[in-house]
Parts: sequence; structure tokens; C-alpha cells
Amino acid sequence: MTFKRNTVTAALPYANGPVHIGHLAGCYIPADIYVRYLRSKGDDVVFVCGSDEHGVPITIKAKKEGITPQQVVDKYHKMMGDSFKEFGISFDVYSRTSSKIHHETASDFFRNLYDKGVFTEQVTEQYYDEEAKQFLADRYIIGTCPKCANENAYGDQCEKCGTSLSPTELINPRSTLSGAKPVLRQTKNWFLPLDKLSPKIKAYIESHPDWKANVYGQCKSWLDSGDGLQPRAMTRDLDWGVPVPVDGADGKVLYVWFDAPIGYISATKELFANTAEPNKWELYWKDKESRLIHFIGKDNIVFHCIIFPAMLMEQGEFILPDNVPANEFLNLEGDKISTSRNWAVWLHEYLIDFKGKEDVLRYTLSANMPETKDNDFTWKDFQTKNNSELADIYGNFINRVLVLTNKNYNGIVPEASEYTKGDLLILEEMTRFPDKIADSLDKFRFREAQSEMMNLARLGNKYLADQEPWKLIKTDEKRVRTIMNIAVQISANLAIVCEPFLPFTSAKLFKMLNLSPLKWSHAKNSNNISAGHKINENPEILFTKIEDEQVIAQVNKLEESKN
Ligand code: B3M
Ligand code: ZN
Repeated sequence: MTFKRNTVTAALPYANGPVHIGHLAGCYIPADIYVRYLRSKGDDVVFVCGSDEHGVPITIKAKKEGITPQQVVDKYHKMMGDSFKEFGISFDVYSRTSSKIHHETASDFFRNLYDKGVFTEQVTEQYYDEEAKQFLADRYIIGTCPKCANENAYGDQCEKCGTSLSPTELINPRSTLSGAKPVLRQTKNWFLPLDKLSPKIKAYIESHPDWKANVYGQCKSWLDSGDGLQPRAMTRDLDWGVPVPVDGADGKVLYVWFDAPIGYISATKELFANTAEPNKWELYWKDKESRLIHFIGKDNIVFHCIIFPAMLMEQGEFILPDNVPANEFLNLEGDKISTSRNWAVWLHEYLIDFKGKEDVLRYTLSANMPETKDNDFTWKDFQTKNNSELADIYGNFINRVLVLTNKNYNGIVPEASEYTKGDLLILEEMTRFPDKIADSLDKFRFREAQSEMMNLARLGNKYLADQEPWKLIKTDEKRVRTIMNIAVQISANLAIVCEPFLPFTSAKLFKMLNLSPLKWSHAKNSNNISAGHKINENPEILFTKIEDEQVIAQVNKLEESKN
């Protein structure tokens, strides 16, 4: 089935801390590569994201920092948005769930399901902290996971095995507010009857055997496991969030995992709100020819593949996610990334230490993307990727092309004549890259796609190394013209196909070639730059080397956080 337009979302990060490399590799870089590729093809796409500003992660942070939840989200919303921008994550809109438009959208959504009688109203016993005088939802409570025995499972989910939980399933529950053993108290909440909806959800999941194996497998195991899906509370006894819009719900808010995915919808609304077509968001969410794709990390699979689709199905007007290409986790220097242990590479700090090397981090994270299993980032590998791949292959090739063209031809692209058999093979091979890369991207194989892209740089680098135009110029200047013309064509095509992966580099390269950016299909041509075209003088070095000291300093900084 071909689709008319694409609605691409990236998980809304909790506004309770800055962004680190694990976030980028898990979700934002793959999403951005994919969207840039679609845009380059000329496809209709909206790319939406925003800060997740509700839920217990926010209130816990506020307590820790001694400020209000609003102050927490204001601080981190700005910080996260800035980091994403600096790394070229090209959201069409970066919204936030504390916004008016989101409160209204989430509230209406709940009300719609409520009026249809979708929810079951249940008085249940919930854990209550008598010291803190508060019900303990989700992350306010931790205990031992009944499935995998992880001792620090949250009340709503075990992050170790991914199982979605309710607080009463935890063994040895304890309050994260006071450490006290909580007591049970009665309270009324509204539940989404996932048990009843299970056959529909199952049919939906099973209609997508094309999903990544890790995603499909997780969904199937939830559906088919012993007790199957259980009803799940969509409201909470908390004072931070979207108020539950029904009578008799004072002091209750929507469950953060009810409102957060609706944030994708409100962000899309916001995108079109002040345009000539404020209702255009509906096309991206309601038209059968629109394709909804959620980029997330593996801990969010149940919410995007089961709970949100169930909500959308019951609402009835919306399309369902067509694909959820979730990634596994990225580790750092062999250890799990951890905010509390400060075992992380924070983007705002990277930007100070490696300003101008945003693409290098993008490249390294894509090369090590945890697509099918957890993967590791090391500073040593980061250095190697920069020095031996980006600088020695990509950068070296481009530098030679630009310097030689300027030196020998005053920057004017020479005319090709009398192609050799080898030349024709190179040109032929060059034009096959866009389809090869596209084939990988269509399957969400980002590592493979990026390595194909680098193969084009390799092709160019090897061509020049084999032909040695810098020697030949003394004996066969005519031949050099053809070689340089071909090398310039490869450069132009590389600028096109590297754009999704290395957007800053692509922009620089187009500028140095004195070319307006070209779209994906142009990379199937072998003559994007005509002879006689003048490139810019004084090319800059695209990738400077990273020294051992810089890498050692980063590793030491990490080690210090262990003390
Ligand atoms: N905020 C969880 C997370 O940051 C959550 C994602 C919401 S996506 C709708 O991992
Ligand atoms: Zn577990």
C-alpha cells in the first residue's frame, strides 16, 4: 500500500533532565534520518515531538530540586528543545504537554471515551503513603518485579524486563517519597478494559508481522502470556497533570501514559494552529492514506503498540500506528547509561567540548545504533569513527576534489571527455546508491544505510587514489579533466545522500560546491554539475582529527562520576 502522507513521531521525553546520547541513538536520530530522507524524496511528512511534562517523574524531580513541577518542566523543556535543535533534529514542531492545546485535546479525548462508556469505573485498593499523605502511583512506588525479580521495578513498569505492571503486583513495595511501607486505601479510578479489547488488539498486532522482530515479539508475548492483558487505570490520584474531566474526580488527573501519546496529536494541532489551514492536522491523523510511525525506545513498546492503539480504536476516528520501529538500549563504555549515577554523555556538555562536531556524534551513534540488540558507545570508537572514517575517507576525498579543482582549474569544473571503461563503471555504480540506501531506510536499517552512504565516499576516495590526478597533471592534463569532472559529480551525489545522516556536512558541502541543495532523485544522475560551473574557493576541512588527549579527558570525566 502506498501512502499519501506520513505522520512521524519521536517519543516525548520527560522534562525532568537533559538529553543524553542514549536518547539520541534510541529514538531521535533514527527518526530524524528517516524524516529527512522522506523530505528529500519529496514525500509529505510532519515530524512531531514535544516534552512530556506530566507524571510522577516530574513531581519527583521537583521535590528533589525543591522547586515546583512547573519550574522543572520550564527549565528542561527549554534545555531539551535547544539540544535537539543543535544536533539538527528537524522536528516540524516541538510542543509540550503542559500547553493549553494539549490539556484541551487530552481532556476531550478522555471525555469522548467516557461518554461512549469505554471505561470501567472501579473502586480499588491503591497504595497510600501515610507519612507523605498521598497515594503512590507509578514511580512513587518501587518493589520487586514479579516476572524478573528486579528489585527496583516501578509501580507501572519494570524497566529491566519491560513488563507493564500495576503497583499491587510488586513484591515488597516501598514508597519512594518516604521509604515507608505503604498501606492500601480505597479509591475510585477509570480503567481501560484491555482484557475485553484484547481480541481486537491481537488482530491489529497480528496484521503487522512486518514489524521489527524485537517489537512484534514483545507484543505477542504480552498478548499470549498466561493471564493476557489486564484492565489498566487511566486516572491517578495525583495533583500534577490533566484534571480528569468528569464529576466526582476531584484530586485526580489523567494517567501520564494516557495523556502523553495524545501529545503527538496536540503537537500536530499546534503545528497548523496559526496557519491558513488550522484543521489540516486532521489529515495526518484521520485520513486512511496517512501513515503513522512512532520512533521510540524499547521501554515504550507496550504503550505505543497496545495501549495507545486501543485508545485510538475506541475513539474510532483515528488511524492506527502503521509501524513502531523501536530500538534497544545504548550502553556507555560497557555500562548501562544512568542519570542518577551520572553515567552518561549529556548533549549540552558535548556541545561545549566538541562544538562543530555534531555530525560526528550523529555518525557514531548511527553506526552503533542499538537496532536489534543493546549496543555500546565508547569514546575510543568515537575517535576512530571520526579520524579513520569521516576524516580519512569522506573528508580526504572532498578536500582533494575541491583543492585540486581550485588549484588546477581556478575552481571551474573541467569538461569530461573519453571516459575509460573504469570511469563508466564508477559512474554507473555511483548512480545506484540512492536506491540502495533507500532500500535499507525503508526497512529501518539505519546502520546499513549509513554504511552504504559511506561507501560512496569510499568509492570517490579510492577513485582519486587510483587515478592520482595530482601526478597525472604533469603528463596528461586532458585525462585529469575527466577524472576531476567525475570526482566532482561524486561529491555532489554524496552531498545529497549524506544529508539525512550528516545534515551539517551536507549543507557545508553544497555550499563549497556552490550548489543549491539537491533532492534525493538527483543522486541517480551522473551529471549534476555541468562543466564550467564555478565552485567556491578556500574549502574548509570538513572533519578535523580528534586527539588522544580529548578522548582521555572524556573517559576520565566519566570515571570521576564513579567516585
Ligand atoms: N516520556 C517515557 C520516556 O521518556 C515517556 C515517553 C512518552 S511518549 C508518548 O522514556
Ligand atoms: Zn521485570
